[in-house]
Amino acid sequence: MVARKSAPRERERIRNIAIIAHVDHGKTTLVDKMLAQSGSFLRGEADLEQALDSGELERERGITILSKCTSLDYDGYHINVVDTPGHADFGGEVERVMRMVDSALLLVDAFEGPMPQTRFVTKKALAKGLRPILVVNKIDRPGCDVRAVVDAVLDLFISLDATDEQCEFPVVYASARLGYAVDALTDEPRDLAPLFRLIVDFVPPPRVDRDAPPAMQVTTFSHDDYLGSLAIGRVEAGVFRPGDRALLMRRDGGREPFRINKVLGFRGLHRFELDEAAAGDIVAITGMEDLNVGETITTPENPVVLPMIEVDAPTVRMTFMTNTSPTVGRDGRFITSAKLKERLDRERKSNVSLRVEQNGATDSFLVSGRGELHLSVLIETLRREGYEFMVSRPKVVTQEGANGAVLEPYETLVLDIETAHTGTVIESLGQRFGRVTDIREIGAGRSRIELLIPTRGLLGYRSRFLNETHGTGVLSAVFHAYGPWAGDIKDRPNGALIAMEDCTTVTYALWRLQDRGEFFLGPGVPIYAGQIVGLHTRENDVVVNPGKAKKLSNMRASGSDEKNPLVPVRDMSIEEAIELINDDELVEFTPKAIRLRKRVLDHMKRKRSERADAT
Ligand SMILES: Nc1nc2c(ncn2[C@@H]2O[C@H](COP(=O)(O)OP(=O)(O)OP(=O)(O)O)[C@@H](O)[C@H]2O)c(=O)[nH]1
Ligand SMILES: [Mg+2]
Repeated sequence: MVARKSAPRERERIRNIAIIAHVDHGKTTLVDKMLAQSGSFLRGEADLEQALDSGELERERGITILSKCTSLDYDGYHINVVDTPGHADFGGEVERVMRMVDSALLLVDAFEGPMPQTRFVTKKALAKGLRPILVVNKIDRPGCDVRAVVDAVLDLFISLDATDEQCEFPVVYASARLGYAVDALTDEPRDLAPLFRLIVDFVPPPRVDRDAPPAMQVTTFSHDDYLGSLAIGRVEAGVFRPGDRALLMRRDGGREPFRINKVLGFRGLHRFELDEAAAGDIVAITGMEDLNVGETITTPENPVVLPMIEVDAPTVRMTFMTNTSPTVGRDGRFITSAKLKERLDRERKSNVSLRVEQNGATDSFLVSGRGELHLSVLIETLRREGYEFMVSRPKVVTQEGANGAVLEPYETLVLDIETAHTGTVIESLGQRFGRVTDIREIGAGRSRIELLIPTRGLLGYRSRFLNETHGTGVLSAVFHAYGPWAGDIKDRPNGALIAMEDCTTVTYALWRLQDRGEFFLGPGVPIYAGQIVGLHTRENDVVVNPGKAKKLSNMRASGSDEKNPLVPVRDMSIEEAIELINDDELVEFTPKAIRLRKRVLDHMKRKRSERADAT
């Protein structure tokens, strides 16, 4: 934390904005440049790219996962900026911060135009009554039609029933990467001053009452090793000071008194202590350890409860359970179901669009999220913290319609692919009940295809899509609506290659078996009976023995063994693993390994249960 006193922040001189957009349209890059040009970085920090993407997973994946608050000063104004993620799975992060801000910078890539998540975030901003500012970003990219992008955004606003006022949005043209914005395309690009001016002139100061009883909603919270839990939100009314007696209003009506320890402001990548936080400002408050998003911090004299934060319901769920594989406890620190439950409960408090339910009386938990990425980020986070657990194949969350009909979630899917791959891709999506709604050439031998598809049809499709487009395709999907159950979608066409016994894989055995299918692991890997070591070329499961060494007495028959090298295996990602498994299979996650296995490891027991299922 940086010790730094700030100038008093009067309501009229505060501006609160969120930055919203489709994934990769340049939000975090723009925040970087805004911080740099307003002198909000400390020495050396300006060289970081996407500096606000500070999470380990955020940096590795190059995406924003959590919304983050920062601020900068410009021309005597204090501008609080909330950076949000653009990936549809983290849409809850956008929804929850909308209440803190008085406008949003809607970024649209000048080359791609509005994309599915542009629609989602615009809808949320308009519904909140905000008047967004359009930032057409990446105008440095060659071949973009900026005017067409502005028209498309206007069409989008109209289709979302925007008011006339909202449709008259101001526009700036920017290159976040090069750090400039211009009011007109003919203007000389200099810096981001035109954007700062627009924020100061166009965004209204927060409409709040400084003299009312203090209230702040916990919009998000984070943990600091020295300070403990930090409740982050916008002060809706009144003033909070360090040392004040405060009251936390729980969602269930409970009240917990506490004393405010510190009041912190955000600046650049840091937090610093404030003497007070007045209505309108976005701050962090410490002093209360056990927090949940949506709770209100208020005063015991005159307590206020702010309305709940509404976010869309999750669409995909998986079962998380304790690791029952023979390898249990080898890598992980936390392996019991009590530990897993405690951790998932903790996650639920801050991860607003995640649901966790105990699965009956068992040691397993139904975890529902907004998509595979939402859940796989959770899995990766837990692994890195030292947890071991297993998960089942993802399923969609269904709803009941009129007359008891089963409804399932559908998504709008937009694909940018090489035109040559169109046939293959449309065919496989057709088998998954995808219906093409628009298709057009976008130049450079590429096409953009829009489809409506059941979420179920997309589960397990992403890795296949990369194969079908030779890694050149871009796929983005966002929840559309619930609709009728589309019908059966074919399972994985391949059976599993199952390890016969506990052993260590050897080159010779893998080499001998390699025409049976594709293996997931190379030689020298310890495996257990019932573990899935590869995919069979045919439909049925087979038990194989990749640990069987060559008998020393065997003569080499043809001398071809060593000439015919082992097919190299690729490391499987979390997403690939959970997309691959069937209902009777599980993925085992430990801090060091990802293993696929049959639910029933014992071969005899498994045969018997399969026979029982078939009858
Ligand atoms: N050419 C060009 N590239 C840009 C511009 N702004 C951002 N980019 C690039 O676009 C990519 C994505 O940038 P980010 O800032 O991470 O995008 P984001 O919107 O924050 O992405 P998410 O948070 O994951 O939704 C990076 O490779 C940036 O360098 C720009 O103005 N011009
Ligand atoms: Mg980002």
